[in-house]
Amino acid sequence: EGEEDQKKFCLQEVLDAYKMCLSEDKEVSLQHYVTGWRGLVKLLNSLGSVFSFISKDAVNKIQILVALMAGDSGSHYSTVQLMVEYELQNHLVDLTKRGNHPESGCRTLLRLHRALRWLQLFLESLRTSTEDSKTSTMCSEAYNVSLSQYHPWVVRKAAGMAFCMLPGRQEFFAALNVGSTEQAVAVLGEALPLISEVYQVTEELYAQRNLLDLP
Ligand code: 1PX
Repeated sequence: EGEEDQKKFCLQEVLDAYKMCLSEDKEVSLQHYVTGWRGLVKLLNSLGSVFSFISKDAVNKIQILVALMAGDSGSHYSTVQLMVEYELQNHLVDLTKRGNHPESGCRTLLRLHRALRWLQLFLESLRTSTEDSKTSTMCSEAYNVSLSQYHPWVVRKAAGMAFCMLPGRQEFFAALNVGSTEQAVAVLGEALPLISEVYQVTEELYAQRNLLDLP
């Protein structure tokens, strides 16, 4: 692990990544998208090893995207828009069933994109929560109306058990590492519209190209 990965998680750096993620003409920077996820994985890891089956999958997907960005065709992977055009034009995506391209950028990003919807719901719920709200409840409610529909029973079951191990609200806010609960709520309020917009732009692009059900 590099020095960067050792540093303590801070919500501010995730916010910064999502700030830089969208260009003026709504291009989604893959580099910053990945940076945002790296930060979130760091947070998840700091919450305990029971979450490692989740962070391992996220890291795996991050690594697939990083390899594409660093590869020979890296110039086509600077933005999500370019990636979609490039992979579709060159038939690099399995569109209806798994085939020769199980690790396309398009299908890999779609998994993270679906998880981003969960994140959006969970963070909104945290932001508006009160002292007696339970993080595990907020987390599973967000999951049940979003990401869970794409997961088989066994993954839903494991996720449900992991959620029960989440720290309480107070401790969770402390783990965000941006000061008091009030300050954390403020940073969440700043981060959420950015995350929502990145989600929305990606969702529309994928919908237009009929990519929302990639195997
Ligand atoms: C500021 C507070 C934020 C908390 C940070 C949490 C970061 C969470 C990172 C979660 C990334 C999850 C990516 C999951 C992608 C996925 O759906 N993968 C499945 C499908 O992929 P495939 O290649 O097979 O088509 C894959 O099967 C997933 C397996 C692992 C289990 C995923 C459970 C997801 C639960 C998501 C909620 C995370 C809860 C963290 C609690 C804070």
